[in-house]
Amino acid sequence: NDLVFSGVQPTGNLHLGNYLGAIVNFVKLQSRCACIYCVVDLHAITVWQEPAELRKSIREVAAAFIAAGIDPKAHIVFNQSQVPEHAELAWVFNCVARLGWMNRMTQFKEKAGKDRENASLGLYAYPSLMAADILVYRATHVPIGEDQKQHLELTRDIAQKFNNDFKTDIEAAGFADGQFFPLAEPLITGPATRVMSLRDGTKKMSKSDPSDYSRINLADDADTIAQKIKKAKTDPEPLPSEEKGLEGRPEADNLVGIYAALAGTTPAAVLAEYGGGQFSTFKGALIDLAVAKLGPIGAEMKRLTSDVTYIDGILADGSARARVLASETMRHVKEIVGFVGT
Ligand code: AQP
Repeated sequence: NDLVFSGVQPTGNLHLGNYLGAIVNFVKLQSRCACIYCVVDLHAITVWQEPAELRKSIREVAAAFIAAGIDPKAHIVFNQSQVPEHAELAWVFNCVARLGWMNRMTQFKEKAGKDRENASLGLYAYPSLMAADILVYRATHVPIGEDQKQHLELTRDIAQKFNNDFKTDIEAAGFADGQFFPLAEPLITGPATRVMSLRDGTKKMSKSDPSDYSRINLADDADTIAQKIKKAKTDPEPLPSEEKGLEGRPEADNLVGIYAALAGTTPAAVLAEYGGGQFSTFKGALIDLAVAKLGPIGAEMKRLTSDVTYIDGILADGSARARVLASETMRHVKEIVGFVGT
């Protein structure tokens, strides 16, 4: 049976990249799979978070899930820290994964930057916790943006090594095919799997970019969205009429991609309409489109986050339901690994 798991970090400024690269797909998958969507607060603290801000961001991500159309009754929406089995399984995976595997992770290198000695141990072990998030539910499919592909490959490596290392005990525990953990498949299929910064078309749109003008936040109001698109970096040439004309023009490529994703069409169709014209005309149309699509989500997020009791209730209910599933997996893992207890 297909089971979908994915997570979003509550690190503030949920943006268009998170929406188009991940959340839109979360919403779509609901009609054909059981889905578990997690606010990954344990991941968030791998870099410093002000506690008051973290609380706000956790509720904001939960609100964004619901505002975007995720049904927390039919599926599960919860926050990671409330299901201790994530951290518990991550420890087992820390002992399965190899240092050499972790050393290859490009996200750690990017986030740790030059001052690597000062990065948290948690940031380094992040992919091991991500593997635990997915595998504690024995999930089969993981919708993610392009940037998480390498971590998902590591999740598969960890699952495979666990299955191999403990083959005999997995079979003894009643899993005759020896495949205790599934090799979860990435779903990198969205309308825009890699949305780039509005200030630099070669850098991905990111929550942690110090410039707020680099991204469109889901919570931005119409005026802010308009300002950011007006100020978005472009080049002096008019838009090309065909897609190959976007080569070597990362900013133009990105804006056309965003338009196509929001309109549910292709870059070729966008260029057929706006090609040959000035950026200002295209940007005007993009502003109208972005405001029409994102405005209602932002407004609903605002309404939901003002009702803390409601959001906290959703998270508590989701955590309780997630915990039932996660504790069942951990019961087997403890037996398979050789821990003694009831
Ligand atoms: N620019 C992007 N384009 C497409 N997808 C993206 N995602 C993130 N940025 C883009 C996808 O959103 C999901 C949630 O991401 P996350 O918050 O868990 O982690 P992240 O990838 O580290 O997000 P950010 O915004 O870049 O945060 P910081 O700046 O803190 O690192 C994931 O599926 C991700 O692929």
